[in-house]
Amino acid sequence: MSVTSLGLATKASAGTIVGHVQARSASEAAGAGDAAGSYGSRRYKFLEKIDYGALRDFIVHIDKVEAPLPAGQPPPKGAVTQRDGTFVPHVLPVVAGSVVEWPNADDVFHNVFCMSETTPFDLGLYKHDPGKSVTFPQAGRIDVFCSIHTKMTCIILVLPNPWFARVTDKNPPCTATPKTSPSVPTIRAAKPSRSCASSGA
Ligand SMILES: [Cu+2]
Repeated sequence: MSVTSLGLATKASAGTIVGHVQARSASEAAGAGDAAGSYGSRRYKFLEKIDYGALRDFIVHIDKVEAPLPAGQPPPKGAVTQRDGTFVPHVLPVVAGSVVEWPNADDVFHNVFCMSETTPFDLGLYKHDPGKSVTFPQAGRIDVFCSIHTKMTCIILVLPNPWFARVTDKNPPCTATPKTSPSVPTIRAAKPSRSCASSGA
């Protein structure tokens, strides 16, 4: 997926942002319509065509606003579990400076590695190990893989501030509450065709 749009209704001085999440292809976002290409050709019959309207599980966040973690406090922690040959969750949003743990709940070996410029790491092969962890000091997208199972991938979305929320079918948009303080905005998001009542921060 190349484009996720967030239609916002907000006031400059308000502490609440209300929006709708809609996924679109790059061609649609560029105003070229649904020019997805020659998927009808036999040449591409085994190639997956993305149904953007069926996409779920979005992360909503505020970009380009830095809010460093307060000094002297332990960093926030997150976790991605290796279970049934997949990374769970597939996308984990964390604020820069967070520590992510990588427990392996499977009875087979996995390997967790990343070749990003900001935070390269390789945890090696292990199973039934709850203790591996990585700190992510810089904002950016981190693509993570298993060296054994090529379909095992996940993304650590390292964000510059803690104002983000996950929007999923299991977590209805109206209750997707980001981390907030009285002085920062609240983010609320919804998929198209769903209504969402809003409230102040
Ligand atoms: Cu694996």
